[in-house]
Amino acid sequence: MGVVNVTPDSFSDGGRYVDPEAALAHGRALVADGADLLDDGGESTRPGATRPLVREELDRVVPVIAGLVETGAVVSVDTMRAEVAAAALEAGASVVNDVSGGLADPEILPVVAAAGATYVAMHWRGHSDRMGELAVYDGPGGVVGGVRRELEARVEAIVAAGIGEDRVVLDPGLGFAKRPEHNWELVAALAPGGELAGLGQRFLVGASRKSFLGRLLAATDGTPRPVGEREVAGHALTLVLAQHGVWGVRVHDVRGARDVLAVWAACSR
Ligand code: PMM
Repeated sequence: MGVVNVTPDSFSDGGRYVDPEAALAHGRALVADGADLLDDGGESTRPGATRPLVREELDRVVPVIAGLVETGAVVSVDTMRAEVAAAALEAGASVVNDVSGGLADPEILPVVAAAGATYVAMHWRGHSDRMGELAVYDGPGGVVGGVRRELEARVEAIVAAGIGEDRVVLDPGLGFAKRPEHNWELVAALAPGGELAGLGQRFLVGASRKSFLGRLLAATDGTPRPVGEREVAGHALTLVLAQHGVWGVRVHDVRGARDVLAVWAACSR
């Protein structure tokens, strides 16, 4: 899944593709690089971000989705809002990527059900302005147990709203109400036989350029590796996730991710 953020403030590529023509050109380039799916989002979920108006989000994403679909791309809309999901599906999107898993706006679930679309439900505990304080996992099994139970509860609600289980893709939500070490535990739990893999659902994982990679690669004085210098670490994680058998990875550098998968496929033959 290649990322086409149409936001002025996403942490890794904010502002670069706000102009619809620039976003379309970027999407086309990602498909040429080998993206199977393009994720178009108009709301930044960077820690501390404030929310756009519904109208602003619609104006950002709908023209870009329509344009990308016209070029033959398979498109997902990255939104937490029912109204935006409905307009995106109308414009030709076939996947709704909801980082709140239906918690921010429960009306999104019947919209997806009625369209027969695929639904990505990410693990989420609250909006970006509160994410830090929500990164506490004191229950049984720590972060993995907590995320597993909370994802199971979402699947129940999603299926109850009429979305077939075979249309659901889960996402552990790396970096969303997670401390750096939580992310590594969640990746490990996606390995075959691991607790998250045991849920039996398809998984999408977004790790590309995130701050826990910056922390891992911090300089000796503790300064995190800047966002533009985390790509190799993200690709290494793509290889691990591929070996774990996840359904998809959400990445900014599709070409690099494809290279990794080509090497992995050649070694697996
Ligand atoms: N991360 C971001 C945005 N959308 N969607 C899913 N399903 N999973 C993620 O991990 C995810 C997401 C934030 O990253 P960005 O600002 O680079 O888009």
